[in-house]
Amino acid sequence: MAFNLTRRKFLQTASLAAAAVPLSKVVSADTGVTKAPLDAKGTFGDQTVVGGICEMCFWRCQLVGKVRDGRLMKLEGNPKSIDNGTAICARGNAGVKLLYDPDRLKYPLKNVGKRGAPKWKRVTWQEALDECGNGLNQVTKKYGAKGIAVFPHGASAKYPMHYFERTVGTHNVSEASFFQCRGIRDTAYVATIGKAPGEKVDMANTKVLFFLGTHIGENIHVSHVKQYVQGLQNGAKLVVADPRFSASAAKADIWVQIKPGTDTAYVLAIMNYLVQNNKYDADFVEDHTAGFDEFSEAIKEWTLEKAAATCEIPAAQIKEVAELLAANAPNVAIHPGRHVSWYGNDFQRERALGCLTALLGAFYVKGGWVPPKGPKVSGISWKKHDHGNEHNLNYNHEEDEKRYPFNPPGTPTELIRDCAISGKPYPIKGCVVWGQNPMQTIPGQEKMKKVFQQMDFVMCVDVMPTDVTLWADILLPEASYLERYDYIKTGTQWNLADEHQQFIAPRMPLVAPMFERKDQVYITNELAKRMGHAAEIPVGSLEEMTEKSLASVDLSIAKIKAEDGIHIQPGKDPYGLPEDFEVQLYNEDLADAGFPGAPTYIPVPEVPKGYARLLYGRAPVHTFNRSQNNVWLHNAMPINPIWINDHAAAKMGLMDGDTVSVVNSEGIASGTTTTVKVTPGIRKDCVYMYHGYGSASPFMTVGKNAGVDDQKLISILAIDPETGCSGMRNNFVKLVKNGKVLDIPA
Ligand SMILES: Nc1nc2c(c(=O)[nH]1)N[C@H]1C(S)=C(S)[C@@H](COP(=O)(O)OP(=O)(O)OC[C@H]3O[C@@H](n4cnc5c(=O)[nH]c(N)nc54)[C@H](O)[C@@H]3O)O[C@H]1N2
Ligand SMILES: Nc1nc2c(c(=O)[nH]1)N[C@H]1C(S)=C(S)[C@@H](COP(=O)(O)OP(=O)(O)OC[C@H]3O[C@@H](n4cnc5c(=O)[nH]c(N)nc54)[C@H](O)[C@@H]3O)O[C@H]1N2
Ligand code: SF4
Ligand SMILES: [Mo]
Repeated sequence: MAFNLTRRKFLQTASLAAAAVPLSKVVSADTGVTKAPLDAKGTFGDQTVVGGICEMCFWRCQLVGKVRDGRLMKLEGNPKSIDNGTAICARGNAGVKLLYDPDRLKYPLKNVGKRGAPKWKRVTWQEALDECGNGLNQVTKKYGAKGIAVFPHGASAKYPMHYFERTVGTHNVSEASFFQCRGIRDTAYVATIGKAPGEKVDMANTKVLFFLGTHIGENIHVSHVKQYVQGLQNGAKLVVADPRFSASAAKADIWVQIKPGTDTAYVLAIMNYLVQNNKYDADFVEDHTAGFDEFSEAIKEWTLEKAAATCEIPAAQIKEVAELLAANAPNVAIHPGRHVSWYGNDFQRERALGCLTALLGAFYVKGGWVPPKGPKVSGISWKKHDHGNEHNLNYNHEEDEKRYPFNPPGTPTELIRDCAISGKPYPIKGCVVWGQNPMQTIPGQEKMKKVFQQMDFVMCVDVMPTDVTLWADILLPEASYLERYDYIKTGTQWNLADEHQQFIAPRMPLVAPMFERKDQVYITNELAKRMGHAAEIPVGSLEEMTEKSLASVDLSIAKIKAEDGIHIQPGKDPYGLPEDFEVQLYNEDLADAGFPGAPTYIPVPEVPKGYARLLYGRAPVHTFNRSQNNVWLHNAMPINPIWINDHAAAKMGLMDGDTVSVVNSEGIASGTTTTVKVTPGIRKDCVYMYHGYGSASPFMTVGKNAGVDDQKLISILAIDPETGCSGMRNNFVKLVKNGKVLDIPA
């Protein structure tokens, strides 16, 4: 457990296998169907199939499959990979169990019961597609294309998403990976440095790692973890702000146990200290920033003492962090974070991180923020269809665009949901869910149910019977990432500095799809034929799409196969500041739109008496809810214990391991139970749980009711005013033991 592991021990273990889980463990946890003796030679496949690209999460590590008689026995990192290498994480390993999960969707299904409580009837593809085409056509006929809402996520949702956006012509598309994840970060950095930052910090070569919340070790993306571990092994100092003793906090040189929601104040005080004491990079500011005077004036109230009082941390600690950064600048890695939809004040925090990087001159330098130069492969997609005024294509949300002028691509989820529920300014009556689980991804579950209930037609494409699938009229089974061509992963070598190399790795099937599962090109094209768009279909199959994309860089599937699944070519030096690079310390467009021009701290609601703030994050061996039915991963972490401060627990009479349920300040109860984890590693004003647990779907026989669903308890939304993204951490809960509701002492 991270909590007990010393830094030295961690580094030793980590360097053995980065994030890989020993196979013996994985297999001994198996209660499923793979029953091969481990020691038998050749057990894991007489054949090594190249071209796997993992999608147990969205980092997309490169894989090979060990295959015997057409059956996938085991997944490994592709030894040719210059990204994840031979390492894959526990989830990547367990992909085999998704592939052969007996609960997986096998056939097209029609709901002959109620939405939310379906009775499934198996139908043919022909019938299912006709119903989808019909259902969607009725909606566009009555309400126009904008009457369709699309909730996509993942590689397989790109082609259909572009079909609905460009060709059908609805802008009501909301990706969870933007509006509930990193959209704020990307738009805040666009307003600061003109581009989205990714997580492109050169951690392997840095002197200081600076994290807000980012909990690497629980948040696991293999090459990212490798960079982080390399940085620590090279002696980088680690500074982690987190109200909780996270896996990263456990490795930190400085753990800032910050009051939730106050990070912007902390960063403002660091920046003010650098400015007031002339410890910032004056040349960088002179040559590459705009608005320094307005900026420094705006932040000057943020003394160490003021921030210390706001964030409930020692002033001396903020100073220590500022000094450490200044002493090591510009080789410091200010991590932009990834899941940043926290409190509804997040755009400001992300702007502050960009500005701090600028004051330290840490853009495009070794150990700083460095966008590696990867190869460009052209995608194939749908053409924009000219609808004239037929569908009010461009963009009937003009008023809404004004409301959230800095929103990421797509339409903020709440605009779609409010519009659907109220029918104003227009009805939304058709819904396409593709690789997203909005029941457990978007806060406000009751609201989501209302959205689905008022639809004329709902279709869902998925691989598992997760909670959202209960709301579909037609449910279509997709081939998984191990059974299909699609996404082409590109990038550079994980540690940037050693060599300059780039890679191109298309996803290729490791085994053939079973039952009646189909892929996104088949399904989308069949819909297009039924919706009057046959002439606009850009490509006939996924394989053809892959082939055509590869042709844009003079490659082909045959060539890639001959190169063991990954094409590697010389890269470009990633360092070196472009001359025209400019950082908007003070952004006039923001100010003109009525928002703060300089990063500003906006306080969040205080915790009501008797409650604690509900915080959540990543379970190292699960990906959101999508892995909850995976037997290997379930056995590794079957529930999500709720972390509570040891002093608070003592006053409440709670013991480690007690069984509790949870209720929020609006009276919404978790419904399921979990255990308590009593620990000094969390502040008294908050509790913490891993996200994604507590599936309600009766068809998820492994994940059903396992642990508590954090999303069910997140009923209060804090909409980020610049972007319309969903802040989720202003929800307050109490614990319930033996039917008794327990106040949480202050
Ligand atoms: N409370 C709370 N909410 C959160 C978060 C949180 O931490 N807490 N995290 C946020 C973040 S960072 C993100 S990125 C989002 C993620 O949000 P989602 O992407 O909605 O998360 P998943 O639970 O992975 O749901 C994805 C769905 O895709 C299905 N699926 C898996 N593989 C395939 C495939 O190959 N094809 C198809 N068609 N479907 C597939 C899964 O079975 C599942 O139903 O959630 C956000 N919401
Ligand atoms: N194993 C695994 N790894 C994953 C994923 C997964 O599902 N499983 N999902 C991937 C995805 S899509 C994403 S977006 C990333 C998300 O991973 P991150 O971007 O690292 O997510 P955060 O929300 O920053 O991290 C949660 C941490 O924030 C802390 N926290 C809560 N409130 C505050 C606060 O006010 N201030 C500060 N400083 N900290 C706070 C929590 O205690 C917790 O430790 O993980 C990725 N990696
Ligand atoms: S980090 Fe793990 S789950 Fe994500 S792509 Fe890599 S191996 Fe797969
Ligand atoms: Mo995310």
